Amino acid sequence: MSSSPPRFFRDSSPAGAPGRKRSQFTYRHLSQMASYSNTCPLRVVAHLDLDAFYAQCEMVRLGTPPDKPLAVQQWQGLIAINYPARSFGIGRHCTVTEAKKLCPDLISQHVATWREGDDKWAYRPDAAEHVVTDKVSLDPYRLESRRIMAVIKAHLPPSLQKVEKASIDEVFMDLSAQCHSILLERYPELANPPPYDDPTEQLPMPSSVSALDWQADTLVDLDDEHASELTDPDWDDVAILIGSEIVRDVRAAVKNELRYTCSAGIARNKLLSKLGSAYKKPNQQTVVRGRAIGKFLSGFKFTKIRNLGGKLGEEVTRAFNTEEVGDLLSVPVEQLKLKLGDDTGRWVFNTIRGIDNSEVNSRTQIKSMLSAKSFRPSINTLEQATKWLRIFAADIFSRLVEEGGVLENKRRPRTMNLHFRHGTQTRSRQGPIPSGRPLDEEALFDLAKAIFGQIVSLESQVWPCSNISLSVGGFEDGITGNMGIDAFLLRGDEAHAMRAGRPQATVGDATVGDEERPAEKRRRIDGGIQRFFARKETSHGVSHGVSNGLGSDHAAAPGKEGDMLGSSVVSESRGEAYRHHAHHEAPITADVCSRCNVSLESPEALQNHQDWHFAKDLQDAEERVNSTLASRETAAAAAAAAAPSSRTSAAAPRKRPGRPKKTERGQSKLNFG
Ligand code: TTP
Ligand code: CA
Ligand code: CA
Repeated sequence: MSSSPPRFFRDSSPAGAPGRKRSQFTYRHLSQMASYSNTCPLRVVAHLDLDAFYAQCEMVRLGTPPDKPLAVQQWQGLIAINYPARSFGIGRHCTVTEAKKLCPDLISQHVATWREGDDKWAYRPDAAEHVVTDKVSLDPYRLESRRIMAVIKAHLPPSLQKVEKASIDEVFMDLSAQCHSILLERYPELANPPPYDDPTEQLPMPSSVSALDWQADTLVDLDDEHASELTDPDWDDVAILIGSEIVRDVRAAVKNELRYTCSAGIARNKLLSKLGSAYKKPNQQTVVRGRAIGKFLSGFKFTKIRNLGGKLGEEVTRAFNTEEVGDLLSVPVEQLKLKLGDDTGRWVFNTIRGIDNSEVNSRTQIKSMLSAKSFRPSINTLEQATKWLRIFAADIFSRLVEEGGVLENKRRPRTMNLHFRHGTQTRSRQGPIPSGRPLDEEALFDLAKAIFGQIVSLESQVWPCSNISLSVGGFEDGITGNMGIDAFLLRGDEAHAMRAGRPQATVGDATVGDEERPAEKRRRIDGGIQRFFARKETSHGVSHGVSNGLGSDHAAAPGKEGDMLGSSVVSESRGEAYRHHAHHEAPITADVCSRCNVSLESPEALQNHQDWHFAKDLQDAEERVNSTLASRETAAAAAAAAAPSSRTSAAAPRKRPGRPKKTERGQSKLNFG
């Protein structure tokens, strides 16, 4: 038996010496657990997602009893709804007025806002009426997110933890090494050397476990061909059970220490654990065993699988005339490659089989930061725009300081990206952030102005403008010349400019960039994932920049207002939830999203919802690029050499120098100058 990844459906015939049933797994597989090999078939990965996250933050802050319906309001819309409120049929599609009709006792808490003239965010009773002058602050939720992260980490052994913060309310944990160590403790026979010292020898079957105690976990049913057999549990079952115990303890700690509930999925990789955590909510955990993968996935439309929604999902649906995982399973990989390109075809082939070798990456937390505002009414002057650019620059800078270690010169963003919307068109320009000067608020503001100035001078029509968003990305460590994955994600012209050390904002659009892009890079990007982007952008009839890593921490949210802020990753079930609600509750209007069919109650809400798709697409594409890179590396047996990045995790939250004493916990300040 080789150490190659397991096949999708596990071979159920007993292996090993006749008469003595041996495990499916080898000594090598077992030792791979300890080194977090991402092709190890005994790998254990968990995904944790906070239930109704912003709503829980407000409940904890306000001391709201757990059974009271509460929603988080942003202007007239709702962006998070706790489960008691959901039982009244309240969802993100509701306005506050509609929600109050459904549940008169609903506590509707407006998000904190920045307000011009005041230098800190605050919870303001009159925020909802200040959509023109206020800007949403998500700092309180970021702070809670960090506290939760700290508790999770504190409950995992320091030397055996690998935790990735995937968004404001989600983490992945690779529990393999910890499970390995517990396995050896509980089953000392596993510590014996393999027969003949041959690591490809199969392990003995687990001796003392004929029935595993899954406690209250939701256990996904076994695939049909396994369900009919009385198969004894094998080591993958035991390992995942141990993982499930660990997750139960971590969830209990988060609940006991901070009063937050979350849901979790435990499986052999990120793809499946993420689907698992959304499977049963709230406050539950779902285990997807190796032998249950087929059945589990066949219950999903592939468009519900992470990264397979959106444009790529549409493309696959069109190409193969189906949305069903089951139908797509019969399509040979060559055909997928032919229709979708090599990388994407292979990626889709693996994904629908539950194969995902992407790493749980504890190195980086933040890939980009975005600050944005939708204008109602639209703005019409450079002066107005400049005022907002100052606020965005201050907002981003304060987050860079808090989260990014920028003051210690640990990490700094390399690119700035500015999107603006005029009518139905969104345009973007970006430029490198000059490395020659200290990065401060003023520097960000100056560059934002320069980029915006270019837009104004180059475009014939800018006003009225209904949305501006400013983001920084392409984070690098104090070390220069580090061309990691981020560099891969840079558009050709940016990367070019960066490598050439071009000092100032050579802002260009995607068309120019494409032409400048070196042939090799163009092939890699166009042939793969990124083209789905490009297509999306051009479908707006617009020249857009492509992601420089936008969205990982701050993708847009389809709130009713368009502060394109918010946590990033959105569970795959989201589209479903929307459709569901849209079906029986949303008012009938012409404002239907062509992507997911949800109806929204106004053109503004639709626009905001599309903002969210846009940012999520950026994020998804980045994740796909990472996954593709991971599989490519694995395939080339280069995993060991796979770029151990010199990046460090974002710095722990630290106090800003000179901050006045009287601020709320987690309070940061803007200098509106
Ligand atoms: P989600 O994890 O998608 O949703 P949730 O935590 O509110 O609910 P669930 O129990 O289903 O996981 O998003 C996390 C937070 O991100 C959410 O509390 C608010 C914010 N968000 C928005 O602001 N707008 C959105 O459209 C979505 C999906 C999320
Ligand atoms: Ca959540
Ligand atoms: Ca989430």
